[in-house]
Amino acid sequence: MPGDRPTPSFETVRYEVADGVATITLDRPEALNALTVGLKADLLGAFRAVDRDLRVRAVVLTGAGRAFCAGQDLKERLDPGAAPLAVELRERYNPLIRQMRALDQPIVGAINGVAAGAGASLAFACDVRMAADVAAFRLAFGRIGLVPDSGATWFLPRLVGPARAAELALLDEPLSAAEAARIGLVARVVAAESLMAEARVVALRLAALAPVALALTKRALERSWSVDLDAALEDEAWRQGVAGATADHAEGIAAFLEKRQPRFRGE
Ligand code: LHQ
Repeated sequence: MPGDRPTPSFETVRYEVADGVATITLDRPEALNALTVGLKADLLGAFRAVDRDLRVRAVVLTGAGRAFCAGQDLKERLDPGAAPLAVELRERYNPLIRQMRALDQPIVGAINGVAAGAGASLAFACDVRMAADVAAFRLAFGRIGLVPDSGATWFLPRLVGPARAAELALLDEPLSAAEAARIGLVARVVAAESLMAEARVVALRLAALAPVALALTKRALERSWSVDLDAALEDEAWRQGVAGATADHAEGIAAFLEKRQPRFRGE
């Protein structure tokens, strides 16, 4: 198939592609997948690989072992050669969050366990979140005298509203998976043992949809936060013009009329 590339491999991230779905697994379970310089580079590499791989129509992001991600590796911060925090954010975390949000493909966060600090931010940057019943969110920044980062202050008010966002960010109380579902932060809570299967079902559904329309929808939802209704209406009209000109739109109508499943090709 044109666009096929060898599947890349990384030291601290597992990257697997099957049936149009890339599964990216943070793979430092012994440290609850805490983010080292190497893990951040691998994760950025994995998301860049998604960006370049035409086979990939949806992504699942999860963690190996009992945690999703415990945030910045705090032991690494003790190294006298560690970059200053602002530099670490500008050079490593922010590019990662930007790359996640810039992807055309939707990301399903399969939150298998605790998501703390920048690990919670990674979860917030996904398009859809599903959580294992044993998972929990914990901002954790305040407890070590830091400010929520890696997009947490931007995503959280948009995902759960300003009041809950302030409470979570300032009080730093753990949020259970059940409570996260109740306030709309996660779409669904499932038994830990079926999380990956359920996340894969959602990712496969996304992978079967029209890729151009999905990418345009992702951008429209994000843009809506920073524009007024008038601009949003115009933005929708422009995007619909683009989506309406795709072969996939014609295929969608043909499939509807012929009472069959559409075969979208991203064209
Ligand atoms: C860890 C970590 C960890 C290293 C567990 N690092 N080893 C950005 C810019 C630059 C710098 C600063 O930060 C940021 C953004 C951030 O992410 S700030 C927030 C950083 N993260 C945290 O403060 C969370 C720290 N971890 C915890 O609070 C707990 O470990 C949680 C609540 C995540 C889980 O608790 P438990 O289930 O009780 O597990 P545990 O604490 O026993 O951890 C298991 C092991 O994992 C343990 O290692 P050990 O060798 O003792 O068995 C921990 O040391 C290690 N680990 N988090 N972030």
